[in-house]
Amino acid sequence: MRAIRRAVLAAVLGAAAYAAGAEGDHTLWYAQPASEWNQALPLGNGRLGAMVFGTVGKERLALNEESLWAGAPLDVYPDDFRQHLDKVQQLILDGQIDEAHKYGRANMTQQPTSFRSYEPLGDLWMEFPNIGTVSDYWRDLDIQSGVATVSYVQDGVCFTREVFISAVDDLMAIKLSADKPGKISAKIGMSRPKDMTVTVQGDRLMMDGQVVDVEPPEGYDDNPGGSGPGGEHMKFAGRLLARTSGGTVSADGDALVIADADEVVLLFTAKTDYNVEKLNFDRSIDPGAASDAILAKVVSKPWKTLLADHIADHRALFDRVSLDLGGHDASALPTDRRLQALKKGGDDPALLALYFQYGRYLLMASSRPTSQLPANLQGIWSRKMWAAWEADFHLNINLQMNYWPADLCNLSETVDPLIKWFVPTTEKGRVAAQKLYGADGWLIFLSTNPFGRTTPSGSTLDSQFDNGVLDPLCGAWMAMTLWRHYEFNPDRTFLAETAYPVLKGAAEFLLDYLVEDADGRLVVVPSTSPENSYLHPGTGKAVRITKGSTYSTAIVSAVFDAVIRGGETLGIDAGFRRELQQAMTRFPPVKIGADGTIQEWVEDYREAQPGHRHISHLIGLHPFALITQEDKALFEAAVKTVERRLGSGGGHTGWSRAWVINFYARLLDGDAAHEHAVKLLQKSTLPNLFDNHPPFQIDGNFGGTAGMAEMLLQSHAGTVHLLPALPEAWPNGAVRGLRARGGLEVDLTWSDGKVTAGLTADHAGTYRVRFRDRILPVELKAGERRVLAFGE
Ligand code: FUC
Repeated sequence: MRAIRRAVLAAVLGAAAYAAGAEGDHTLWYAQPASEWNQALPLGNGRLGAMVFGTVGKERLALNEESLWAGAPLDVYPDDFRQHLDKVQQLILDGQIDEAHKYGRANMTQQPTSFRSYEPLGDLWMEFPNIGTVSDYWRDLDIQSGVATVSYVQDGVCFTREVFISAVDDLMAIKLSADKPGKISAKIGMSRPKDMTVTVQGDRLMMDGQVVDVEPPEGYDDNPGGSGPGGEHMKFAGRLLARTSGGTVSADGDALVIADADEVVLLFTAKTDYNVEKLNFDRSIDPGAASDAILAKVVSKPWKTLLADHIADHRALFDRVSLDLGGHDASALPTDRRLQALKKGGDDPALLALYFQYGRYLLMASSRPTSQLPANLQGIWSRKMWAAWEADFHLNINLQMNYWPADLCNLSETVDPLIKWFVPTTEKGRVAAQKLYGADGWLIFLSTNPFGRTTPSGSTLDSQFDNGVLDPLCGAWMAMTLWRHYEFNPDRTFLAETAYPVLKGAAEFLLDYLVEDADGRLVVVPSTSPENSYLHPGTGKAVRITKGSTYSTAIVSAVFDAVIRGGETLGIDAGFRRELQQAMTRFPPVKIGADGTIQEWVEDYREAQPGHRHISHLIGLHPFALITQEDKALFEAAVKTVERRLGSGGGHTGWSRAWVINFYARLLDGDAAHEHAVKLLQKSTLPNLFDNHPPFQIDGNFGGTAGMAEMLLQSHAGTVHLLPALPEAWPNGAVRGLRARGGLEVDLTWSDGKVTAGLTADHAGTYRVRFRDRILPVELKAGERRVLAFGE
């Protein structure tokens, strides 16, 4: 079957294109249709998404559009927040923790606590006359070309469906074909549980809708979304055009009926009236007219050209990186069975390499320069009318993790939509900083959305306080993604116009928010360590509220350091830099507790949950670079910290396990990093290789990809460190196209302790290249490629 599949793929994609890309195992494939959403295969162009089920009789494509959200812009500003904050700060500094929590919870929260959810666009259905037995079934997703294919033989006819979502033409394209003429008959319809009408106009299906509000799920405190302007929410529309060769097209109610065609091409696109520049709907956008305009450009564009343009565009990004981890070729086995074999303890390094590339694929498919919004908790793929955690932008690990692989794995342009949304959101965050804290700069709390919510939120008043009010530093952490983007792509204009102003605003708020404690240290009060509690030594009760958590001090340190370095590079703000430098000398140092681990809190408290999924006291190790091997004591303590979390049941959610891979990579322990990469697939991966929080949450995919890259290349500690955490399980291998800070592209081939490195610099400069304990200064001209060999 594998051979047939390859032959058909070669025919579909063009033999040359397919053969040229034979570098590695790039296909997820299955011998049966998806029986549920977590088995379906994702396609996307950053904006439009589809999950392909591959069902024989009734195909379902579950559709998404990245901006289709219920709700409207809505922020809450509890009265006299600043005065209440003063009181809470004083109570905490006086050690009255219980009182501080009670007082803050009572006075610093306000309904509506939360906001509405990301919603699916709907389903596209294709019903086929299901006559006769089916044989030779397969379906697959070639992540190198971004094409999903379904094929089977029924009643002596071989049917093939190909689907892709093009970023070039901004649409989904489907081809239905058969190896005999006149065999394609299908009824094509669209459905959505609410708020949509479908009509037929000639050879087109038109979906039109406007989101009508719904009640929040059980357990939510209130009815939070409120209504949008005029009581109306997002408008949306979708347009499907059917092009047939032979046969007939007619209408049957709200469906299109195609009979006896030789071949059918369906082109679909959709739009909403969301405008990221306004962080709101924009009633000057007509989603139906916008969709029509997209289709008008391709009415007579041949399938072959649509496909060729899509593949060229897709591969221009995808092919920048290749990874070969050796091992036997298990690709003849369907992907779900490969995963099962791995779960039973089998060895399949190529499946890890496929998982790595799949993370890059998913990032390209959910975050492209043509998108308006960053990848949310589910990328862009969501099936529920009210998604888990609203499929929002979560800023205490999740959205950060989504972008860990972006620069490192040579997909820097995937950061563009994050910037498009984040910068205007920080502008709204200035209002929140002023109104709530009377502070300069900007802030964003934990949960936010396309409407740029910057005030505290949560599904209940309790979580609005504990996860929201206690942590106004989440946005500042997120801003460090812009700094890292600059470090990998040192572009002065981007620094001066985008990254630096955003980071400076974060630093201004943090400077205002710091408080002097009785020992003269500058601490964040109140602060917390996301979402863990400690056992209060006096009362024995589990509490979250404190001063100067290790996490909060790490964020302030990293942001101040970035602003100081950015300001130095730009030669501006010397006075402000001095202020930041002086403040930094008064931060509490990272401490090691009695059990040898990094203290999570400023005092050596015991954690209420020692195996908590968040490991926020190690953000100095990863993603920041505040703890490196240069400081042996902290490095050792960091090892013990991860061990303690894991020994107490940590790493149990997908993203938490993915973070552990990154920690071990930074701790230069390749075998442990590898063990947890395997565990990520064994314990937290669904049949379609989506990360399973549970439920599906995409951060684990992205964190897993970044972790594997960090095992092969690191550049956070002043060197370009080659193979810093290579496990014994990968004795031979090759990676091409990873990126290092400073604008360097790195290719590595290793075998039996030797490594050959190809380095290409974007900019002239001296790079300190490290392999094991050897550090070599390498001077490169802009565009120059140098090949170096290390090892005995
Ligand atoms: C944080 C995490 C949860 C989940 C949610 C989206 O609250 O603690 O595990 O990832 O975000």
